Amino acid sequence: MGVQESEPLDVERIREDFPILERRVGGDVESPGEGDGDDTPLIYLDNAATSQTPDQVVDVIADYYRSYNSNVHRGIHSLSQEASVAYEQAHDRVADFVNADGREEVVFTKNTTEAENLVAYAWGLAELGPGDEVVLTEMEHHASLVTWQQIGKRTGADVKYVRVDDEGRLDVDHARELITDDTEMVSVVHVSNTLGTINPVEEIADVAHDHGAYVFVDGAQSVPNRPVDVKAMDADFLAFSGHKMCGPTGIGVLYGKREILEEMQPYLYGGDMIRKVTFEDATWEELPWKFEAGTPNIAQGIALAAACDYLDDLGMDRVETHENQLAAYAYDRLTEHDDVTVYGPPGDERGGLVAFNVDGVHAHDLSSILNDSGIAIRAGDHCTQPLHDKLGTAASARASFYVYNTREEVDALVEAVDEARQLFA
Ligand code: C6P
Repeated sequence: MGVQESEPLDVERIREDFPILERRVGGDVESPGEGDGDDTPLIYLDNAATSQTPDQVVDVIADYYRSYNSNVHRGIHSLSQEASVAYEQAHDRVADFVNADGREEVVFTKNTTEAENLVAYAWGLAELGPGDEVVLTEMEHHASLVTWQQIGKRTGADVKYVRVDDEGRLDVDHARELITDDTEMVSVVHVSNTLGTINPVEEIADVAHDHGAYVFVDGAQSVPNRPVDVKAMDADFLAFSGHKMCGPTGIGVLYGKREILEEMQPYLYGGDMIRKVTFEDATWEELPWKFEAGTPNIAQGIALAAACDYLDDLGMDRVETHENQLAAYAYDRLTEHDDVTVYGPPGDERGGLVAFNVDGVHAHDLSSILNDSGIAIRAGDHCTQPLHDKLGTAASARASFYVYNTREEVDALVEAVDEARQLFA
């Protein structure tokens, strides 16, 4: 199944795996999927919010419900055994995708947000107190920023923010100043969902470890889009979401180094995570099940493994190159006009997304006009309100790219932005 890493992605072929891309949009929103004749072809550029799901992954979900739908770890009947094996093996597959040391290091959660909360509650509440510090960056997503902020309030730990410079890069010298022996946790977004900045997480991990702190890497916008290796970056924790990487919604991942997860207490209590319960006390299942209380998202977990297969078959190096090229092209085309502000570093230094504003056109109006041309982008604060405050704007428009997007779609985006500009002139 191997691919030549130097070969570009065969986008036309890939698009055949995603029938949704043949849709027309703009019809009656009460009847999703049914055009009303007055609609336009879809150009989907909202992949950083949620990517589309290929047939190969949809088929795995359908097969689960058609053939072996059953609860895991609870029955000795055949269906339950089949579901349990597939669900457990899915952890191995995901571990392999990010080069973790096996299923013990891979906890399935609902999404990145839940993975952040798991560590904040299970580790943060137990370990942090007055005098301790948590270091974040100014470009954190609310999933990490709000979570650690609240844990700081509850424990008395201080939360500090590494500066983002005027070009949208992380000020690594400032990180070196902020991270001290009082720092217990450094939580850093790998690729910013607003600036597209790719942060030097390996370097930040080195600094944190020199001071005895843990590093939590928010991989929501990196694991779907580039090769990510937990060992190479020496992350103590890594979080990501299935729905941004060709997988279904409702499934996310917390990677944690085994020795740290062993030490942590559970986050949720209940069935499936215990070993022995008496009226007085309980003991916990082995990893990762200790952190997966209750009936999990079984089909979604199994389908996430299929998404990993799909992406690995494409080749993550090629996925990264394709997205970077589209983002650089979009950056160049959008900045041809002086009235466009693109946030973040230059085109060749960013992940596969471009957030921008056009003078005199509110991002929401822009998004709505683009929607009339069938173009789906995101407008708003992208769950980075403090960063938007710093950028001096309440909202931005954002186009984000994935394996099935083309340069022609970027051209269509730029043309539609031109039309919006003329409407508001
Ligand atoms: N960003 C967007 O940018 P969830 O919703 O839990 O699957 O992912 C949260 C999350 C955490 N970190 C980063 C860097 C993210 O980009 C996201 C999700 C989406 O459109 C929704 S705000």
